[in-house]
Amino acid sequence: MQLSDLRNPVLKSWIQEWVDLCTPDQVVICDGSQAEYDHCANLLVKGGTFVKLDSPANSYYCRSDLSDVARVEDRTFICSKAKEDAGPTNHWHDPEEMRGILRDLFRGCMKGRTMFVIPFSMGPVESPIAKFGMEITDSAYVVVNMHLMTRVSAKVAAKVEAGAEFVKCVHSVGAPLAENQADVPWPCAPIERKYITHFPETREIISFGSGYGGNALLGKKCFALRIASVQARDEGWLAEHMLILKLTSPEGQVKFVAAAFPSACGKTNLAMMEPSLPGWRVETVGDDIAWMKFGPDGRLYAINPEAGFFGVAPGTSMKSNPNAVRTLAGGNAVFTNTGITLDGGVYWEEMDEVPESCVDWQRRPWRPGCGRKAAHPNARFTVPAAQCPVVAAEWEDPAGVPIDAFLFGGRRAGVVPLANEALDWEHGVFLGATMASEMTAAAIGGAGQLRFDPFAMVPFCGYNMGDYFAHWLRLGAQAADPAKLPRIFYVNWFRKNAEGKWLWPGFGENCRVLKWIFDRCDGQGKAVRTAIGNLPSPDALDLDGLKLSAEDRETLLSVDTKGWVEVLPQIEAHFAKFGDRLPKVLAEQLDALKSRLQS
Ligand code: SAT
Ligand code: MN
Repeated sequence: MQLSDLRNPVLKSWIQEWVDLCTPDQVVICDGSQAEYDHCANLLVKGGTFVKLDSPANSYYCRSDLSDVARVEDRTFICSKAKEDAGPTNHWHDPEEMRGILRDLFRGCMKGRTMFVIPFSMGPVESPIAKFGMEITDSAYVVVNMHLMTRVSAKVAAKVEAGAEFVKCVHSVGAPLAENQADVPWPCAPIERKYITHFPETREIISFGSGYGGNALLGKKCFALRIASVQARDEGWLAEHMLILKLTSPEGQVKFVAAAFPSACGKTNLAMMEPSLPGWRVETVGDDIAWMKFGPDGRLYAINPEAGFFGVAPGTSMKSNPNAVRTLAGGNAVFTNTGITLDGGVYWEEMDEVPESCVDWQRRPWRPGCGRKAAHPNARFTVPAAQCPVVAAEWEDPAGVPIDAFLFGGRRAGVVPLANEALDWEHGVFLGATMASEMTAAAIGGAGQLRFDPFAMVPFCGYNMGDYFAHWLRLGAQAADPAKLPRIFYVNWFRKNAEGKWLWPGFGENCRVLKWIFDRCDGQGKAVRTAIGNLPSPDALDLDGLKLSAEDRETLLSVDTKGWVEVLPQIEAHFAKFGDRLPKVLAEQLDALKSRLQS
């Protein structure tokens, strides 16, 4: 389809404006076809961006520029009219001023390039929970990855043509080509010219200068979380940084669990887990984002708005995530910033088979024991979710799946026990609001530092986080039947002992905790009420066959009162950041926790 074929004046004039500003050599309206995917992948191979792999089948290898390897939170802006509406956790910029900056950056920025216009749906096209977007981009890498991660389709273009609402997404790598100038494999702009901007009031995203993941695949964090969280606030639903899994007991009973952990804390692993307990089954609905609305029956229904996985490659192995390995073995994947082997395969740290040598993500020869990593710690794979051998039958159900439990968590070496159930919805929101984790490689910044990351949404909430807490509280308070609200739990797989060794084996053994949660949702499963919440009673957790010393078990399942008391001032300081936007209920929850710890 050509630009001239479009009939919808709103759509047409929006695209034309960007064509006039960016002056691309040509404009292509995408249709989501396999031919289009192959064409773009071939362009990338010809241009030296992609290398076709020998294995897995139909897969490509790719290296980014050394400076363009992760989301850039410092260059990510929420451009609401009022600064207070972006809140203390976001970088705010005045929208009109930002539009001026962007106009200058985008002027002529697509010279020598093709502008692609990608019609996509977040969620199954027919789902009442799904939403549409249009992404303008000058990157064929983005087209290929959007094909994998979203539903790119002429059907969406037709619906938008017919007047369906859509989120306007504009992206450029910010590297125009002069006449006869040769392109580089990974065009991008230097860090100070990168801008990932969001205009929540007009539901627009404009991204300049980066080709990487969440900076460039605008359906993901920019739309499905930052803009969607604003839509969710205004429309009474939830857009969350959560995996969705289906948990089936040996008796065939099913529960759906949605879990929020910060980036690179094992969401993909949990979503595809192979349970160690006989008869239990985990199947995947989503691994990163959940959109949830109340159904007519009063239950909360979730869809995975994405169509693929953009997973962290290093650490993915038969031990950590056999189903991800099997998903990738199915082919049709893109690997970015892993190592590449001499026989046309990929390699990353902790992979099951270590090659004798490979070429690392920086094009340097690599050998085991050479002292360097073959893959960047944030190297990623992109692969269709449908290929996952444990994808749940319901994963594309337009109605979504009814959520029984929410899990919150993060990486905490101390203090936080293995599992804890919120006393009620308000306490659960308090647990979400006080989530903290040690920083990871997914974002540029320091690794290892502890930071508060409420609901794992700090980098992704498109408005004032104090108002976001209030939104969660409001949804609970307004629920037609509070008994039908998901129960809320807090888990910590990452507890260490004094010698710095993990206390909990994690991975497939996490199903022991899921089993307890399953039982709790059924009104069974024993718990002890403590100052911080309901903890599994000593005999409630199925630890059969697990080698766990009595001392370690005690550490995992008890309340470290002294540790919690020490954390209180940090929670206080964290809450103080939100000023008068902090809901009173949360301040009261903190006071109540204090007094419970002292009694
Ligand atoms: O780059 S993404 O934002 O898509 C991945 C992540 O940081 O979680
Ligand atoms: Mn994520």
